[in-house]
Amino acid sequence: MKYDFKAIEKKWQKVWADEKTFAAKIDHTKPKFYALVEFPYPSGQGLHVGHPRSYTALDIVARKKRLAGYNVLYPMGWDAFGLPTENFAMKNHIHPEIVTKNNVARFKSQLQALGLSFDWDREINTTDPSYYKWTQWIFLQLYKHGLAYKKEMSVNWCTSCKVVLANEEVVNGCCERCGGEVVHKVKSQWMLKITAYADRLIDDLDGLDFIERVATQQKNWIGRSTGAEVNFTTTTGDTLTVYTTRCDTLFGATYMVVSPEHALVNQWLENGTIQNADAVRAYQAEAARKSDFERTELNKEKTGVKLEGVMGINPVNGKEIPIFISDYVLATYGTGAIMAVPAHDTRDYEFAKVFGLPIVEVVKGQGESHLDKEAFTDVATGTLVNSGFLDGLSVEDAKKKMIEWLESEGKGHAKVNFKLRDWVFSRQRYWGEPIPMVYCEKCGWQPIPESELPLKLPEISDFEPGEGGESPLARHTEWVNTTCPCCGGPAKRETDTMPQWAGSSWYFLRYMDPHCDTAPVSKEAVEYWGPVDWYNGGMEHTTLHLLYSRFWHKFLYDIGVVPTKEPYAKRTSHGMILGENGEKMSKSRGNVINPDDVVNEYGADTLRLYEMFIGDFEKAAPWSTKGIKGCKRFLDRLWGLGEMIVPGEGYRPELETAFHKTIKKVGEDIEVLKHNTAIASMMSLLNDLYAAGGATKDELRTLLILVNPFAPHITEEMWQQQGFEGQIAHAQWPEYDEAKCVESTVEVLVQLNGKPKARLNLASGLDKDATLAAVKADASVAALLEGKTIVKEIAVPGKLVNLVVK
Ligand code: ANZ
Ligand code: ZN
Repeated sequence: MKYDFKAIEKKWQKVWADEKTFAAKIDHTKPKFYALVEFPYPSGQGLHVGHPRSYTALDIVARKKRLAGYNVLYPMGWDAFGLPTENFAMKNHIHPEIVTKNNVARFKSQLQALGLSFDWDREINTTDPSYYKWTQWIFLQLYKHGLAYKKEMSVNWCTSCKVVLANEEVVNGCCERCGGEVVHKVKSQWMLKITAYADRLIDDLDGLDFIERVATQQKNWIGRSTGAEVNFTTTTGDTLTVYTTRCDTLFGATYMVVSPEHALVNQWLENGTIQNADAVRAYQAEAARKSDFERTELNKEKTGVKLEGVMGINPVNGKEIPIFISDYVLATYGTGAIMAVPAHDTRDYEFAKVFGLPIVEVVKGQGESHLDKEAFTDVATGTLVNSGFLDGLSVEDAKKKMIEWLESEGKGHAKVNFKLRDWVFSRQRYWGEPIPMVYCEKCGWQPIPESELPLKLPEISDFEPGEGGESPLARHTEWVNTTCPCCGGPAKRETDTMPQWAGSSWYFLRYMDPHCDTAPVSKEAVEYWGPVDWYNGGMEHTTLHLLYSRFWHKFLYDIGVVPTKEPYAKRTSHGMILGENGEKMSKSRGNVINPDDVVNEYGADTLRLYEMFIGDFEKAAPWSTKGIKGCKRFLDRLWGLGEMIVPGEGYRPELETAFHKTIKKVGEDIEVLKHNTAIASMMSLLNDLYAAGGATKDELRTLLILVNPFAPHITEEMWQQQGFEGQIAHAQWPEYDEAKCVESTVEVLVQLNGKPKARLNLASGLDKDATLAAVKADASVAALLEGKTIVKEIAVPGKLVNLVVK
């Protein structure tokens, strides 16, 4: 019988759907396991081959856990608000809701064709009012707890999308989605105070099983820095406070730098202190045009202007030092001002070289100094010099002593800073959750009553943002005009909507209880299913979605909605699938592989197997049509084995070790996402079975269960054909015996005068003498030795015997 994958896959997908084989229900008699993959944005392009890599990998884990007796939740849904849909809607004059519906339908049928064991009864969609009701509810709680606030601020503005971007969405000064130019613009924005959670977002990583690079990237992004604020005075009698991580080097500060936007600069410009005002204003204008990224680029030529008419005074020695403005000092970090220590900071060194400023050594290394060539930045080996009461101390001790001194003199104090900024939560677009706030002239910003949630998006047909960048909702006065919940007077609704990251910040909770209408998730459900046991997703989400959702979850923990501090116990990340040429898949390169085509030609089981076999899961891997064929061949041969049943029960003795070893290996490999090596070991077992003339029923049964998580359709079909009971999805993962995993025999190569002559299977564990004896006793070797004299014997037990003969 032919392996008709098309018919088989259709058949079993229908059975699983009809019988709700993978529906998850609370069951306190079993251990629970919640596997999660990042839900897709249902774009117009449909599924790409990257999606199945993540989804199949955890599908294998989910299926194996079910076979091993776990109660598994493996859900799927749609992260469907956002710009691409809105842009498509605008271009084609179709409402985003309809665009979303169509895209979701296509994605869903594509996913179902892959045989993923999702519980479709729990499907969620972030654009569904019954879902975003709770997104809005969470926003209101954040507001009520002082974590949402409105602020006039300079924001990243994409000139092409006409939308405000979060810092995270600006890549190399360009818009992350469209590549358009990003400029600064002052706007009044809703902000979320993620910075209030900065410490906890770092510290709580310790208890989690996140792969190293994810944890490190989150820590670096949050950027906790321990240092000091030091108050310098100026010749004008003002105080200029700097932030430094190296207060030990205060004696080496030979000039100061303030950001071009610093308030004191503008004050000095206004009151006439600055004598070279034109040059200063020109430099300010130039800096305003640059992105923070450009400004802090390490290798760029340092520029700046000295402020004529004012000097800073170093608090440790009373020395007057010049003050510059330069764009390498950012307004948004620390105090927006620094003390410059060119001898020990690379950027200050470069700046000092350009402007001919003094370089004073205050930390000395073990060898000779090379301050004529570069700054000395090693903090581990340095000793303080030229620094009065710090001389002779290590950097670490000098920092402590300096902070004590600053604090006792009232000239500074220890200070922790973070790179993390509050989250800009406003978007001036239509296709997002309305922000449930109204503005009253009398009462200011007021939250709408929770009973009015969901605050639905009005039906409109013009999605273009206004010329000033205001939301299209602003034109719909019938929706905007409302009454104040506080005084009952006239008020206006907020017309900004939430960013795309809102809905995905809590979706993992909704899956646990998708129809709950009294809370985002019921206590019962979250206490049973939470936290997510294993979450897989892209590295690109590490500092966005993954951080945002940890923040929201921590907040929900603080207000008693969820019982755990963290949403995800474990996080892994997959590498990208590249084109056959090793380049990123893209339309313009013409190297895009469509999963539908692969499913049509080879079947979903082959696609699944291939995407797992393609290489190490964490690494990028190029597509290979040859590799696909190899996986298809494996399934063809597995199918053929169904017609090669040999008599006998259990595992035949010569195959016993192979079975126990493979069961162990496949089980262990799945737990660490080494699906590629698991597949290799099953391929090798199949070869062994072919070599042994076929499989006993029991052998086939075990092999089918091992392959099932990887290739679920073919294994269900063969299971049924063999008359095994029930569905293989309800079978039990086979056990192995550790003692039987070791080979009972080893192959030993026999050489005469260094030339290979024979390969013998000897009992394993023999020592040198026993190995030699066994080799010489073998009839074929004895025949070779006839009439010859052995002059030397070399034996490597378990591997090789070389006999030197005459
Ligand atoms: C003096 C000094 C001497 C510094 C030295 C470093 C080495 P992190 O670790 O990133 O927090 N800095 C402070 N505020 C800045 C701003 N707004 N823009 C640009 N640079 C700023 O780095 C803190 C260090 O970066 C601070 O310590 C300051 O330079 C600089 F041998 O102060 B340091
Ligand atoms: Zn009012």
